Amino acid sequence: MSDLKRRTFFKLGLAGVTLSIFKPSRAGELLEESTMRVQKSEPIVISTWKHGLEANDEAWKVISSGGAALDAVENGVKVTEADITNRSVGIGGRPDSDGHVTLDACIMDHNSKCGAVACLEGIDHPISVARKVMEETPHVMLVGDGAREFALEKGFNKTKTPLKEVKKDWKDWKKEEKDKLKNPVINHENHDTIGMLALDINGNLSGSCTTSGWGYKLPGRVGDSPIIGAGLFVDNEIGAACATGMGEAVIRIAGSHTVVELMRQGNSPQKACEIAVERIIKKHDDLTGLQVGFLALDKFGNVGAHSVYYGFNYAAHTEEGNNLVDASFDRNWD
Ligand code: SD4
Repeated sequence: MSDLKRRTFFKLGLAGVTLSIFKPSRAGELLEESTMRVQKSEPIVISTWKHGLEANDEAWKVISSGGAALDAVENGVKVTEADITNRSVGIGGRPDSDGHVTLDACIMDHNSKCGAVACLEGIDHPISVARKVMEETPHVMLVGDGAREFALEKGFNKTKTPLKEVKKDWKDWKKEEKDKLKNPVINHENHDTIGMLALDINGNLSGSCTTSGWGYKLPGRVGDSPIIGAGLFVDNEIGAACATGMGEAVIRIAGSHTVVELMRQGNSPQKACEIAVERIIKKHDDLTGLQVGFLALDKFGNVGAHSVYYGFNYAAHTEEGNNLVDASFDRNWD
């Protein structure tokens, strides 16, 4: 089938409606076409939450001028990491229960190369450190002091965290002695982690994911975001997926990898996200506060998104513009 024939419609809609550049995928077709040489693709960048709009703009500069999806997803999420008013990504993030801001990030390209950092403290761009791990070491993941030493060696900036205002919030939190770990306020009103997926004009996919994680988490806690297969997964033959929300639940089902494998089996990105959410629901007796959202992009530019609870949205940038789209969901909060 010609590339042109595949580009049958373009649609950007509200909850439950997928954003499509190509007609929905079928497994056989996907596998068959993945072996064909891709000519030119319609580029697309998608990312989690409203902060994705700004991040997409930066990523779009890269892919709209013919650049690589990998550069797009790194540059894009760096915008969010650099926003010190963001309390869930980058150095403006909330600390753990001891007052340390520890950052998690990962990146993956179209050759299945990947890099990650976890529990990284006082370094301004964890996503770029993750990329250095991918490109300049034989490893996939560096954590804690090792990750920090590596970043400093590579010339990354040191930053003092938490920021003054974040420290004040943390002190108030400690005073209140609320056990927020038992009743997590996560992902409902405070938008969090940014996961970004991009398809470039050469038909290559890449993804990135970066977060300060669960606010006031136990020291040493790492969520799904820096874990390849959980917070992010890319398979250039099929598609890419990322996750936001309660990382523990995402890890339990190897969330992003599961979404990509469901697409490999012939499910559309939308259906794949829905099945993964259903699986999370099935595996947890208590869904109180357990928000998880998946975002997926297939090799042909089809998009899907679905979450456990109402409220998840994502930003999608195509040649038609940059739009915030409400994801479909399984249930309301009440
Ligand atoms: C985590 N998934 O650390 C991340 C954070 C997040 O809603 O997305 N929170 O578990």
